[in-house]
Amino acid sequence: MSTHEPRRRRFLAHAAAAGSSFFLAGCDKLSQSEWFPKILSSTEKLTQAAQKLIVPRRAMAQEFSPADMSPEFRSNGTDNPDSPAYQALVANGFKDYQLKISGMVERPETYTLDQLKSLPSRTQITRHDCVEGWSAIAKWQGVQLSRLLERAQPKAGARYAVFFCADPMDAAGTAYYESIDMDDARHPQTILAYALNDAPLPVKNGAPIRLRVERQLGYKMAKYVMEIKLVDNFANIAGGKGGYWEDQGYEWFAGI
Ligand SMILES: Nc1nc2c(c(=O)[nH]1)N[C@H]1C(S)=C(S)[C@@H](COP(=O)(O)O)O[C@H]1N2
Ligand SMILES: [Mo]
Repeated sequence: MSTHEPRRRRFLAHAAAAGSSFFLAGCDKLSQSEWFPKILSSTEKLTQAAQKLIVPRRAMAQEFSPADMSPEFRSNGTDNPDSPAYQALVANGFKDYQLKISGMVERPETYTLDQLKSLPSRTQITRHDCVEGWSAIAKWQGVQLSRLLERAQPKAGARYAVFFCADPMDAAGTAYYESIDMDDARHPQTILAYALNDAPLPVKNGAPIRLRVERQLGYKMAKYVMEIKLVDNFANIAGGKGGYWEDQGYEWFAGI
């Protein structure tokens, strides 16, 4: 299956390899709404159903060695949520942080950061691909989401995990959120990361907790995760498309 590198990833890899100044410098000048749909329409997309036939959903994303790591992992999107509640968390080193697991589970639960860190962890060196035209390889450590789901016991009808973030609302009144299906939620490389490159996750990269869902594009990897809610549809959540960018036209399924 390795010859079937998904077209979009190949496209992004070429773009990154070319070091195109258009991609790297031009993207800031273009509004997201102009830029993003162009990327999606100029890449021949396979539908999610077709991709499922080609790449089994259990497939692992490529992992790299320490020698492959990028010198630094940049920040994109929100880099320090400007809300009194989040700033209060930062001020005392996230001691009051609580991750809430809610929705269609038998056992709703909350975890402090220390509790999350005390659970067995997974460490992985992976490549992050942002549709704005940059990629970076970094080391992530965190607790597998599957482990929290085992404890929470999803109800039979649960289909998606929705991640609500600490980002303040934008001008249109929506805050960052994302969602993945239960296959991705239970995938071994899907972790709630609290460390980046052997250091505590910096605020600019989503402290104290950010999602890594390694077979998907960057915008799926919710930073500043405050609540994970299991649902069977998105009808009553923000724009109803399953994510902040999805509500504005991005693809919900952004992976392999
Ligand atoms: N809460 C939140 N999560 C987010 C974003 C954001 O703005 N807010 N940006 C997304 C995008 S487009 C990318 S590429 C990655 C960037 O992660 P980084 O800041 O660690 O580089 O986070 C994603 N998750
Ligand atoms: Mo991104």
